Order: sequence, then C-alpha cells, then structure tokens
Amino acid sequence: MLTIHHTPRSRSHRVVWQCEEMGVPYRTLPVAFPLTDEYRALNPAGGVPFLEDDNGVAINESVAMMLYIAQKYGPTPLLPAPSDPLLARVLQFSVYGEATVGMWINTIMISRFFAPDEAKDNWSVGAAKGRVEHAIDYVSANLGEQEFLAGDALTLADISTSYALGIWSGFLEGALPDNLTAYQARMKARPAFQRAIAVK
Ligand SMILES: N[C@@H](CCC(=O)N[C@@H](CS)C(=O)NCC(=O)O)C(=O)O
Repeated sequence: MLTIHHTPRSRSHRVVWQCEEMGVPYRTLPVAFPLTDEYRALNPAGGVPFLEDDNGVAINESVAMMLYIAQKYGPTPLLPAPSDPLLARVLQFSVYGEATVGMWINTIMISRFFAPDEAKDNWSVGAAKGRVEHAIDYVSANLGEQEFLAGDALTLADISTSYALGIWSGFLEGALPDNLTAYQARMKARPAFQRAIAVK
C-alpha cells in the first residue's frame, strides 16, 4: 500500500490527485514545517513529498512518484503506452511542470518566505520571475485551445503542470493567460482534484 508523506497544497497534492484519478488505494501521513528530526531521519533528502511502498520502495521527487505509480499500478490513460506517439509529449510536460516551472517558482517562494526584507527582491528573484513568465507563455502556446496538454484526455502532464501553475497564481498571485485560467478552472473542477485537495 502506498504511503504518501503529505502536506496539503504542497507537491504531494500531485501524487494524491493522481491516486484519486486512478482509484489507487493510499494513505497519507501529515508532514508539518519546520521538518522534524524524525522526518529527516526517514527522508534525509528533506522536503515534501516522500513516498513509500511495499518491498522497501522509498523515493523523493513528485514526478518520479507519478511515473512510478502509473507504471506499477497502471496501465492508465494518464501515461500513454510506449508505442503511443503521445508518450513523448506527456513525459516532456510532466518533467517541465516541475524541473522548469516548479523549480523557478521555488526560488521565488524561498525568497518570499525566508529571505530578509532587504533581499526579497534580489536579482535572482527577478530573473526567476522572468523564467517563470516565459515558461507559462510556452505552456499557454502549447495548450492553445485544447482541453488538455497532450491528446484529448487528462495525463500526468496536466497534473504536473497544473499544480505548478496553481502555486504561481495562488501563493504568488501571478498572472496567467486566459487559456490557462480556464484550464486551471477545468482541472480544479475535476472530482478527483476536489477529493485530493480535501485530504489532510
Ligand atoms: N522537485 C521536488 C521539490 C520538492 C519541494 O521543493 N517541496 C517543497 C514543498 S512543495 C518543500 O519541501 N519545501 C521545503 C524546503 O525546500 O525546505 C519534487 O517535485 O518533489
């Protein structure tokens, strides 16, 4: 059984949302900040989420968790088969949502919440905002008027990217183009998203 070490509205939301979409059983264990010594001993890399499964599986990185769950508990339409040409695009945006959008956002978040006042608007934060804005324009252009980022059904690409857009527009009150605002509303209206966001 999957155990998701979870903080509401953190990146563990991606994993909980995916399990809800797939109907995979899981349990959550709450993680509060600042992290306890006990949690750091369990997960020396630190941060949230952290995933455990049977047979000693214990991993970091929310996108790796999504790929693991899709493959171990699939098949699922969230991750196309290797023979499907859509697979490449799903993998690209699953990673892009975290490695590019999410990590530039983290630079801004860490400064916003932890830097001393005089350092909150430093050069790196300005550069990071520019990178996020560029990445959002790229996602917007790739979505266009489609309902989903890859093909005509929800995939891991949407779960990963939509989560990062949610941090930008929610926690950081960043602007989104109209098509991404509508996209975010569609994602949030999904019953599985609603169940996931209610998980403590
Ligand atoms: N790339 C990692 C990022 C993990 C991450 O930054 N998690 C945040 C919460 S959403 C965190 O633990 N922040 C606290 C910190 O970095 O000290 C992932 O996708 O899991």
